[in-house]
Amino acid sequence: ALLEPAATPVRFPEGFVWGAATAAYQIEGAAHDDGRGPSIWDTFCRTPGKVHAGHTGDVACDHYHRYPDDVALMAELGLHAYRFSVAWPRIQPDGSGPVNPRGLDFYDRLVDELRGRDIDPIITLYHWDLPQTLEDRGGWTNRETAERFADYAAAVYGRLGDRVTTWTTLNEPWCSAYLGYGNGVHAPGRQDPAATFAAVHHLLLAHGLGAAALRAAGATTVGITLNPAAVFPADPESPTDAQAVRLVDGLHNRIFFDPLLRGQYPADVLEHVARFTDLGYLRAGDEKLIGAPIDLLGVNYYAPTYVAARPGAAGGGGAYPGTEGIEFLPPVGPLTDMGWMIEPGGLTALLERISNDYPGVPMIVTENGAAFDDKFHRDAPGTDGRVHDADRVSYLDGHLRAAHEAIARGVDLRGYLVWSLLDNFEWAEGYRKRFGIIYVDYLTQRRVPKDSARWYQEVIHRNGL
Ligand code: GBH
Repeated sequence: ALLEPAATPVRFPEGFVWGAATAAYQIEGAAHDDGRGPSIWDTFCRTPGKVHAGHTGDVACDHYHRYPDDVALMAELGLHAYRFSVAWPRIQPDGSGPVNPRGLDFYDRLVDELRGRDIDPIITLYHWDLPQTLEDRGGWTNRETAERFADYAAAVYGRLGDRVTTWTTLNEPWCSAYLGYGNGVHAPGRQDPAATFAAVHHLLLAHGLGAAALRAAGATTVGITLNPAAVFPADPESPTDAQAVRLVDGLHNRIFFDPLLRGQYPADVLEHVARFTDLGYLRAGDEKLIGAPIDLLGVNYYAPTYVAARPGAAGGGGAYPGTEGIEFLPPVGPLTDMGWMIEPGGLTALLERISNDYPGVPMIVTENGAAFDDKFHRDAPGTDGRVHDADRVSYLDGHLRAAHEAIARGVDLRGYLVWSLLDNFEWAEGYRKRFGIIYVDYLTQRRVPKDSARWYQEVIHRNGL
């Protein structure tokens, strides 16, 4: 077998779901086809200095036109499930009002293609491409955006609900709020702590209203995907480092987990947030809506975070308002080409922690993977025409072992989806970072399954390593 790592074999539980994930703006292209309206990422990509080399998602992997070939590749790899997102601006070009049937037609075709190959579609309703018109009215700082999201969710369910069982509302609301409205690294590129926390709340409210709309329409499996942080102290013995962990964990994890799974924001976090806003956006009844039970929790994991209490340290900037005096340690040890630490143990710890503190919700790893850039052309076909991405294989192998370890410790983990099926538009990094297990030649749109894809095919076939 290919690239067999010298380690003990592991088997996953029967019925474990193996798959891959993508997101609309990162792969579809066809930015102006069939009535699609502009999203905040179309705008952001055209804002000088925001996205590497001015790259845009205009063409991306042209998946909008090539989806039958891409689904055929998924089938060849033996994927059980495919997680993709629906582009809101295809469904409602202005973010509200009548639906655009041609936009829905695309996902209709995609779902049929998947089901025809026995691949279970897992839908993400919002993976960051907010219709620009809604941003012009305040975006996620405006409560109305959450209400419009529920209309949109119902419209998509109305067309696909007879063939799609698994529905998730949002992908990584932490990123939308803290990177979009906090440090401005993502669209819409705002930098405002008050807006950040208003966005957190309205994203959670969108989840709550959206989930309620999906259920009212008949959905039975409804969830959300978060990117919880595995936060560790620089010094496990230090009480002040422990306090730093508590604050960062509060701002990254508990601010989402507690309202979603305990029906209430944590008091210490609200107190922190109140330094930046009068919390006027938080209305009676909101927490109850947000805390309605979910059936599935998606966990995206890439890298751990280490923090230390250091007087005078700058803190996490817009990404973590009010964390002055906390140092976010620079990554050390083996890194991916995103500069992210490779630490599979972080995944085990994270899954165990969620399972202990918020028991009773089945989980699925909705994203995990590694990127390498094009600088040394080492994540691209060599003279033999193949992509020998041994680093990615070893990253995935390590993280699957970590996921398996979590299951062994009692975590209810139902599946694993690799990020990503295809090399794609990596947000602010443009196309220079490649996360795919399938290589994409952006000049010709040729796909080349990397060694990691062949390896993953065997993993799926064996249900283990
Ligand atoms: C996800 O975001 C997205 O859902 C997906 O669209 C994207 O392509 C993919 O991941 C890859 O980026 O600096 O070491 O502390 C991931 C977002 C990942 C945010 C890791 C913060 C910090 C790592 N994040 N991260 S580190």
